Amino acid sequence: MTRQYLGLAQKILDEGTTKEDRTGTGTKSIFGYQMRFNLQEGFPLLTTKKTAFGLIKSELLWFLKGDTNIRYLLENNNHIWDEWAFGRYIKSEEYSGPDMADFGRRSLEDDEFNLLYQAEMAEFQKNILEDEEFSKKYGELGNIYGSQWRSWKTSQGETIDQIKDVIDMIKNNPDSRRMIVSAWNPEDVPNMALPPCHSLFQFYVSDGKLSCQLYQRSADVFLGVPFNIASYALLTHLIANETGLDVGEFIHTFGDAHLYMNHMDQVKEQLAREPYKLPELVIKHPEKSIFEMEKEDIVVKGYKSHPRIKAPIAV
Ligand code: UFP
Repeated sequence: MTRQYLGLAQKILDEGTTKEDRTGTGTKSIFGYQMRFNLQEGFPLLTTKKTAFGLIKSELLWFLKGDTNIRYLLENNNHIWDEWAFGRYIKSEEYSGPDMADFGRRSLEDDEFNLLYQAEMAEFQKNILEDEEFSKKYGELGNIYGSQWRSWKTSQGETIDQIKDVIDMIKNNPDSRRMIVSAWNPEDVPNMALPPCHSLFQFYVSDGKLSCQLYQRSADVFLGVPFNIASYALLTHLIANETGLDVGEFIHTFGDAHLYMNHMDQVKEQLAREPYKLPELVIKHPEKSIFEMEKEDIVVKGYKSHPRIKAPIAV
């Protein structure tokens, strides 16, 4: 698994074209790529750098709850969506602090600004956790994954629970070629904090095994992709458990797969590392429904990895 991931990083280094991007950081990128992970061979959690499974788990459970407010994440000490909610808050009328425009890049380039930013962000997080009204207003990320997965709005004013529907299809009509969940809702895209990167996924059942293929439109290969792989591998395990199937493959298909220019040294450091054996995923209470799973019910066993490598996130 790790070798496939490193192969993608190497290919972008070797063949990627240099492109400007929305965040102003610049990338090397390729378009169209696919990796296949046999989930019977172990759980695909990257071993060439320490990858925080706890964050992956709480984010996925948050999606599955249909939640789109970062409060739950903060309660679980998960800060991966903070910048997106903060970005919306500073654009609101209520925000009266120092100018935070372009905070992602400026906090990296300007130490003085970074101190201001850290203070504003700490205040923001505190308010989300402690102030119910504030969190309702500013913890909300719009109709992102959780909302599209569990309550896609129809033109008739109803909602569709795509996760429930796909589970029903897997159970009752496993040969169907229509077992799809889409997070890409063109009507809602302009109002989302971040338009879905993992945009659409499809399930496939054969020989009692459940496979899942994801189409990811945009992929930060150093920071985002290790998370995305483990998240969808975990989703496949949870849906397989729910439907009484074994796990098959996770197939990861990419649109724009890129390495940010300020991740190059970190990528090269990782490429020089030797992968370890993959860990194993254990669902401690397999009798529980997917919608009742809690983070304590899911553990990875035997995860041995190289140390963490820090890199700035492009917002
Ligand atoms: N990104 C990922 N995986 C994710 C996620 C974001 O790689 O799960 F939410 C990265 C991809 C890209 C940026 O670098 O975040 C999103 O920017 P854009 O919308 O301009 O593609």
